[in-house]
Amino acid sequence: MEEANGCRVVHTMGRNNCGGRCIIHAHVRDGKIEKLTTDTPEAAGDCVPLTACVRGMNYHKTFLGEDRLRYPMKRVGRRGEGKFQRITWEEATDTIAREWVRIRDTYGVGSRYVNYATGISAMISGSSLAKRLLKLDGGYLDYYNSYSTACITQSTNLMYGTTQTGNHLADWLNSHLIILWGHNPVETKFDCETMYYLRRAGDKGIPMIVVDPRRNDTALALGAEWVPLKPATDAALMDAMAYVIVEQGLQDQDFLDRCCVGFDKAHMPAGVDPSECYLSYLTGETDGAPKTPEWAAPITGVRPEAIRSLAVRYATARPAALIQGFGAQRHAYGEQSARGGILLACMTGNVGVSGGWACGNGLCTRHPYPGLPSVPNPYGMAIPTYLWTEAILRGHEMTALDGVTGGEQLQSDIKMMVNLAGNCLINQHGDINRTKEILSDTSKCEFILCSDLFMTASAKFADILLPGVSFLEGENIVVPWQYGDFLGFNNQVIQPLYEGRFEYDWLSEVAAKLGLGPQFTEGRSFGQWLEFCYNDLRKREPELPEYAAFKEAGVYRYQNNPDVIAFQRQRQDPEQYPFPTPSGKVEIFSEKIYRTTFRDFMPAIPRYVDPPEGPNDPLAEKYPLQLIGWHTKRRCHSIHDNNLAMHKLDPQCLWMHPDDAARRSIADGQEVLVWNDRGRMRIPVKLTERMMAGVVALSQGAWYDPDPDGTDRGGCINVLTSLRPTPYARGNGQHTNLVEVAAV
Ligand SMILES: Nc1nc2c(c(=O)[nH]1)N[C@H]1C(S)=C(S)[C@@H](COP(=O)(O)OP(=O)(O)OC[C@H]3O[C@@H](n4cnc5c(=O)[nH]c(N)nc54)[C@H](O)[C@@H]3O)O[C@H]1N2
Ligand SMILES: Nc1nc2c(c(=O)[nH]1)N[C@H]1C(S)=C(S)[C@@H](COP(=O)(O)OP(=O)(O)OC[C@H]3O[C@@H](n4cnc5c(=O)[nH]c(N)nc54)[C@H](O)[C@@H]3O)O[C@H]1N2
Ligand SMILES: [Mo]
Repeated sequence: MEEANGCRVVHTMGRNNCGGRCIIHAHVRDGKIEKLTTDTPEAAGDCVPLTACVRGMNYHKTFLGEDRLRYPMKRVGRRGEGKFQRITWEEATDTIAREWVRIRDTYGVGSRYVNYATGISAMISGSSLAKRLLKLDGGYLDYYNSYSTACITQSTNLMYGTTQTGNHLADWLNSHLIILWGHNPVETKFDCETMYYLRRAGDKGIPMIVVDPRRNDTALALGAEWVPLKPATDAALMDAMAYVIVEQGLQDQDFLDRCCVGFDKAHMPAGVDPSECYLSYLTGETDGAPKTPEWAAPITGVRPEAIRSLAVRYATARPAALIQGFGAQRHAYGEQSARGGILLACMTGNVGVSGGWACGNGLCTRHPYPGLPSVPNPYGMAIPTYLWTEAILRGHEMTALDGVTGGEQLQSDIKMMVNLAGNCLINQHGDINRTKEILSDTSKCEFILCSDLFMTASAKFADILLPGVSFLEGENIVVPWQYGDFLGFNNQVIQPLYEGRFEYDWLSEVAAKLGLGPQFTEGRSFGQWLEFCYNDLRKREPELPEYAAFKEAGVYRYQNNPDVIAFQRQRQDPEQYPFPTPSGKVEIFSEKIYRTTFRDFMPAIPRYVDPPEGPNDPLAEKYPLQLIGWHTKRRCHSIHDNNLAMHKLDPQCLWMHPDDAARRSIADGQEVLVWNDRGRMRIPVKLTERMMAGVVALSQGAWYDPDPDGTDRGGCINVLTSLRPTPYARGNGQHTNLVEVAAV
């Protein structure tokens, strides 16, 4: 904190799940924020500047508006109707403690669930605290996966045994070609490092290609070549690239032989029919269809010559970095595009080398993160995040076939939902109309507890709704979103608005009412917990400064950052340094998948599968347009949608190719109806050749705003998305949807 001209400058850092973390200098006079400023290249010196984008510079306007939730409230109307009555904090914590115990004693600890929620993506969130208290109280039903990376994380773990598959990002400057696959970091950031190094790579003249059904902002910003493809067909394009690589003998056979299982017959696990290998599929030996560019062209919409050229360039650039975003994996068979990228990296000799990139998650975590000491969950069972609605309906029937882990079968349906700083009850979950129906039935999920800053679509479904505080009104420790070698401090800038409280404060009161006060708090205030966790990390990271100095500065950037090249040792000596997989090799063929039963078809190798609601689904006759979502620069998920100034930046509208519009007599800017069997919305259309024909796109995160007949007017894509889980990860295929569009 500094003082100048009667103005205090507080150094702080945001904590939403916005894809970035940025330094915010809040200029405060008389308890009010005058303005926000941010990091500059000069101030950052030799480090990557942690500069806020337009969202960061708008935090105070978004978070401190008149529309804030002010008091604790209880539901008085039907659930979901949005009718509430003000209550005291005392009554709120009494009710929570009472329901907590009643539901535990009636249905068992496994009937209690804490929903995925990322509004507080700092070291200690309300959700992590609620989980701590539930664990101390006998346990709860946990989840695994995220809405972000369900498919890519599970696929990367499957093939490499780890998600730490990234080289340190400065190494991109050693690449001869960079392919951004379903990746749009100009908007999604992936921390400040990503665009910082991509721009430098561009300045160096490294050619760049973007594979995306949309010519996204990153393709424009980097002047990259655009390869459009039909959504959810990435794995077919990858198959055909693999075919060309083999046809022309460009594969790194040595790496495939030494370090991988399942590429060809000679490298298959014992006891498995060798013709289950990838090469037999590729050549058509098993199904009579060689996966040529001509085979892939009608599936993907990419011309055979373009496929050949992409394959040859990637295989011969050596080294080259094919970098996957998460857009191609948030799909019905999202596992397969994620696995296909890894396969191509292995085939082209780009694993374990400088300038290459192993694909998959691409994490490169060079410093451990601080966190609360872990407490075991006595219940021990977990479901995939995306299946919580399913677990409300028929939890007691769910087994390993539904992805249940930690036990044979769930002991109960979900009867209590805790949703703190999240909008995944409605806005961010799939199939809103179906989800609303499930949540409206108070005999199913009996108690819903929410905290938020605003009356969001999810907040409306609360039984008890509590006002939180934004990062400007509280403190926390902030870790990087994905890349970045720093630790941030979220310093408190102003006093909490109205009766808003940080989740720790009221959860401590609930804990006391449950007789678990001392166990929950261990006698620490929230600030003391932050210091405790920091000092614990400092034992492992001795270069960290004293807590007070760190807090004052608002950020610490690590000085000792090793040059990591993922899998370098494995590549050089796989016998001595095996990959952390069951076979010790990269698992192109997965014996685990081969020997497991799934509800849906799940191949043991990376390969294209026609997805439900893909372009070849018979449903396409009724709903001929593929609809995808994306993460827009103007919001962090649903955050900032209530900030009208942000609308101008990227007005909510449906992107459509002019040919598709002409066929439907739709003019640019006109309002259209978009619908499928799950829901409908009215929204203006934007005609643009940046959209592939046959595909429409709508940015995710707009606030759901139904008119009386249920037609959404807010542009929330989840009225059109489905709850169908992906076959292996049971992830959210929210980008795979078929719709029709008409002028209104
Ligand atoms: N501005 C902003 N940034 C964010 C977020 C935000 O809400 N707003 N959220 C953050 C979070 S939590 C996450 S998980 C990440 C999400 O990061 P991503 O999942 O990578 O982001 P998306 O925009 O969904 O997808 C990236 C690109 O993939 C494209 N795409 C969609 N379908 C396909 C397909 O079938 N094939 C191919 N090749 N491309 C496809 C989209 O058009 C988009 O340009 O972003 C983070 N960054
Ligand atoms: N169709 C479709 N759906 C998607 C996606 C997609 O690509 N397509 N993306 C998915 C992804 S990747 C993710 S990560 C999820 C994100 O899903 P969510 O985590 O639900 O995302 P947000 O909309 O950011 O919700 C955060 C909520 O926290 C509140 N909040 C913000 N700060 C605070 C605070 O300090 N305290 C409290 N108490 N509340 C606060 C905000 O007002 C907001 O309501 O969405 C998923 N949903
Ligand atoms: Mo995410």
